[in-house]
Amino acid sequence: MTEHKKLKQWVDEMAALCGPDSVVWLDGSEAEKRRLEDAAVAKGELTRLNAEKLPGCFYHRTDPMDVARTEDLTFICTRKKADAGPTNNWMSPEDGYKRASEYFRGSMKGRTMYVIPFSMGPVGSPFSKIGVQLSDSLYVALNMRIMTRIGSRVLDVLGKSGEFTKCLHSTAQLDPKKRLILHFPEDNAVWSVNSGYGGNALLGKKCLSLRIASWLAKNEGWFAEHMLILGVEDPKGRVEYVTAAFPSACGKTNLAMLIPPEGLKRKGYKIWTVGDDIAWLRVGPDGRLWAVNPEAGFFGVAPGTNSKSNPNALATVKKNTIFTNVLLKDDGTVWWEEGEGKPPASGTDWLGRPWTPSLQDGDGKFIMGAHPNSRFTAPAGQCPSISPKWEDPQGVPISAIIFGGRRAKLAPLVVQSLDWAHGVYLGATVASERTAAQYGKQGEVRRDPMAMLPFCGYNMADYFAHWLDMGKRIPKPPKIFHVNWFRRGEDGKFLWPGYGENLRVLEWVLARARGEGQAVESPIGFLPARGALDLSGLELPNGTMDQLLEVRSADWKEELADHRKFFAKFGGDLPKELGDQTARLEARLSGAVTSS
Ligand code: OXD
Ligand code: MN
Repeated sequence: MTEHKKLKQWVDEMAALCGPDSVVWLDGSEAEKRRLEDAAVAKGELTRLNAEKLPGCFYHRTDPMDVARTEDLTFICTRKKADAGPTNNWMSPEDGYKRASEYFRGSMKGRTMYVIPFSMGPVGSPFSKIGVQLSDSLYVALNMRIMTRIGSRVLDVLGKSGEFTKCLHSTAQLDPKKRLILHFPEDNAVWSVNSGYGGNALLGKKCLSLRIASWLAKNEGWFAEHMLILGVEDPKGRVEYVTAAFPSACGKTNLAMLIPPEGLKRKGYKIWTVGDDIAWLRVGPDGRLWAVNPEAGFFGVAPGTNSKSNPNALATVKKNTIFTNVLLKDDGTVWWEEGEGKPPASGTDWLGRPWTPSLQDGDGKFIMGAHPNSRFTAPAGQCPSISPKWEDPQGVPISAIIFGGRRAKLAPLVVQSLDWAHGVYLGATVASERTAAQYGKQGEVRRDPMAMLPFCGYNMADYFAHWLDMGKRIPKPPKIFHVNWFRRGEDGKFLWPGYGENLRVLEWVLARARGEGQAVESPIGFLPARGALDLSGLELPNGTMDQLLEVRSADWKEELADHRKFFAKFGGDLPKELGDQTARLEARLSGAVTSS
């Protein structure tokens, strides 16, 4: 087990609170994995899938009221309310511990408490962070085994007195009214109760690697970001890396696993996936920014994943994968909407009901077999495009940081910031439209700075200040860009084909980062000059590029007003530089100056 007194004491205290029948420390071995799987199957938590077609794969259904992250029940519990800032829910640590203790008390009666030591980042790397999650869920234990590195080797690194994040989790009664996802950054602790859903329950992911880590990063001088990491290898074998932050459901996993389109194949590019969701970035000894993916797996959205959108993801989930809330086919395989092949003639839907493709609800709408937020949990090492450097403790050097959102109008296909501070402004004003399927009112714009709105563990005004400050601390900073794959024409159709074709944009981004590539200056930043994007083999109707890159001053003035409205939330805490950026953009839009 462990010689770590504080860890043992904490486990004892939490066991006394939750009252499990037994406490089992996970060692991370293969034999243990099989035992946990057998136990989960026996309890009905997992169903074994077709061993020939999907070897080592399992199926899980969540409670119907527990299918997504619950931002309204997610709190930052700091002593001072101001430290959580205006964009987070806040609770005092006293209230948090008191309220959650009531829900945890006796919640594991009749159950086993699993002690899951885990490392975010390669085990033993000086940049990794260790957590220990206590959980009464076999599903969580098996998912943690894929998404992080778990077991005795982590305890070995922790030694007798190492620092760890205390992560307490119980599914309790899965009661949505008693659900709480609490973060105590000052205590390096996370408490999550009454949910078994990934983002709420796999505490290494959003809770530790983003909310707690962003707090640590601010204090320790690095970044914990909601970003994919990918490498682009050119025919000469040079590999350059970018990170990209897009709000949830904007295609990070697809971009991270991109396959070069036919038209660009002749150039011999290859894409290497380093991570699809989270990046930890530090200044390296060479003065560049280096990125590590702290995770060990992908927790991807299934619907929409197909051989056009993401063939590499499909190949990744062929074995050793846990599928959650997808459609279960009669042959023990799985399917989801906008997936591969035709819908099966019959199956069992995510709610466990018999399903056929023609099934409709009372309003005549087709009933989905898979939940829109159904997921796959798969080991990153199985991805055909996984980078040979994905577990390198130093990470990979970053040439460009890309922000983006889903905007039907306004934002051009790609724009480069004028400098670092302007890049921070591009990140701070990221917004995305809610899509009908996912969020409710279609077209409504939600500001999601750096795609971190739900994940920043402290006051976002201080987070912006940290970004601005880091610019001064990185001797050779990456260049910053903003992309929008989702601009639509007058007819409402997407103007840009997306998917693999996005490599054409990455090519320009990397050229610019190198100081090459042609650009023209606009009020909102540098746009690709005519002909600077390689469009060969892509048959875009005449005028499409002009529409994709159009910057309409009147629209941008409206947008600017919205930036200011959003920034006003932060009152006097907003760094002055961001206010100055709005003034400079206004001046540039009015033609008073061309740039700063
Ligand atoms: C995720 C998310 O699950 O961002 O990665 O919601
Ligand atoms: Mn995410």
